[in-house]
Amino acid sequence: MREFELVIQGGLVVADTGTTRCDVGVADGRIVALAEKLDNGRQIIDASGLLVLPGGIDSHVHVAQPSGASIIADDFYSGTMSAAFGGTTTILPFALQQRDQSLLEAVQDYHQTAAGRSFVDYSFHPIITNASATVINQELPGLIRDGYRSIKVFMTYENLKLSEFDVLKVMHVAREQGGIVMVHCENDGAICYANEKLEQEGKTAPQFHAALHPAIAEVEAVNRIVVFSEWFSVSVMIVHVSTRGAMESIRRARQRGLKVYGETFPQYLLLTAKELERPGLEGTKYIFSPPPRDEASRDACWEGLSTDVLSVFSSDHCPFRFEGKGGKQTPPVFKGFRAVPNGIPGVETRLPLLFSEGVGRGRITLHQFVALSSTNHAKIYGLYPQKGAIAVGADADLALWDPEREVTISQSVLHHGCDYTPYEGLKVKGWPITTILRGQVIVRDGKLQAQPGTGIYQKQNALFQQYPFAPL
Ligand code: DUC
Ligand code: ZN
Ligand code: ZN
Repeated sequence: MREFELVIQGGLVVADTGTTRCDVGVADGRIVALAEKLDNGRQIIDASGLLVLPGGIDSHVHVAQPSGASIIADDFYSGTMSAAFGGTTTILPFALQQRDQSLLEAVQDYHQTAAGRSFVDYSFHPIITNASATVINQELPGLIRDGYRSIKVFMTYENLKLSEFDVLKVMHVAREQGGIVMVHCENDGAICYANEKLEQEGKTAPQFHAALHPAIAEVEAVNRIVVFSEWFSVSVMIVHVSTRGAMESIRRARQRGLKVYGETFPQYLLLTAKELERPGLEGTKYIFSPPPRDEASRDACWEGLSTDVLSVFSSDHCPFRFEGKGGKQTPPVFKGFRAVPNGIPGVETRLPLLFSEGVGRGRITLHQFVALSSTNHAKIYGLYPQKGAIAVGADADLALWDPEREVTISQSVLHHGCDYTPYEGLKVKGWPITTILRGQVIVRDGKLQAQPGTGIYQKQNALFQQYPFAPL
């Protein structure tokens, strides 16, 4: 009889397409058997009463990213530990090119920073901030072919944005080499206009951060990128969708067969701009971009997830501390919302929030949960079926969920390097209690079981879906 390194017995195995009650046999880090009854494991985990899900994949994470005077609170060590406790087994952080840096150098720097420090597997999305001739003609084509298939560009922000001309150049290379372009879609002119007006009127308290990023700026930019995507026949990911207009634009594009994907986050499903009005400087804890919006936008994001218009649910984990030098409170004097570091933590709370508020409240099915939290990320970013699947041959990346476990989210139960959570006091039902990476238990019953370096780099393979038709 075959001996397995690990057997998970008696759980309900859930994929994006179906549910089976079966045991899972693991050898050499992979799933090698799925059967009604498996014994003979060197390690046996009793999963009765638990759900066995593919490990979460969080494809929008910022760790160890230089951020001017502020310091991002997580490096690969703490950020991936937090991910593991939240049932996530792979993250895709960004590798940000400094304007005076080559893109290759940026990617190599992030590799060095991550190596030997990570508890979960990782892959990178390079961010291009300087589309020099060398980047466009040499570095980018090589990087895409080497497994960095998802490239992010910004349409706004002084030190990050690319011109439309440069965005088009990146899109062209991505199409030629088989990449996908992730776009921060906001109309730069609209934001500059709002900024000048708010400053002239002295409106710099945290609550005005919402007005700095008008919904129309997002909608206009998404429409433009959809048009560009069709023109160049290139796959695009519209990151951080927060408005109905953006969601509907993606719906129309997808109905027409365009390879336009959308992403949203917990913050757009659970928070509104009201949070920015909290007393004192508490509102700074909710400064992130695009900002939390109104209830109608919140409903639109849920609708996007439940109708499969939005394909991925990520965290945008971008943790800045509230207290201390470079923190959100910017002591000793508050200099206006523009000086507040932009981003919130969320890699650990992402999945429990979607499980409880989505599956628990009947807004999405359990299969959609698996697709949105894991499988679709793997398919879109070239990691499927090694990741995101419970199938023979796939990596044994699994999260065992107790669907009945009730937890009150609080800073004290989390493992990130940040000093607060935007969801303090929120009660959720359903929690990942065991996380397994390539067959190795990395978290069990609230205890870390792995060493840093357990997580390794994963190259992105040819993308799952490209345009089936010839480019215009
Ligand atoms: N965009 C992101 O994708 N993350 C953090 C802030 C931002 O503007
Ligand atoms: Zn962005
Ligand atoms: Zn982000």
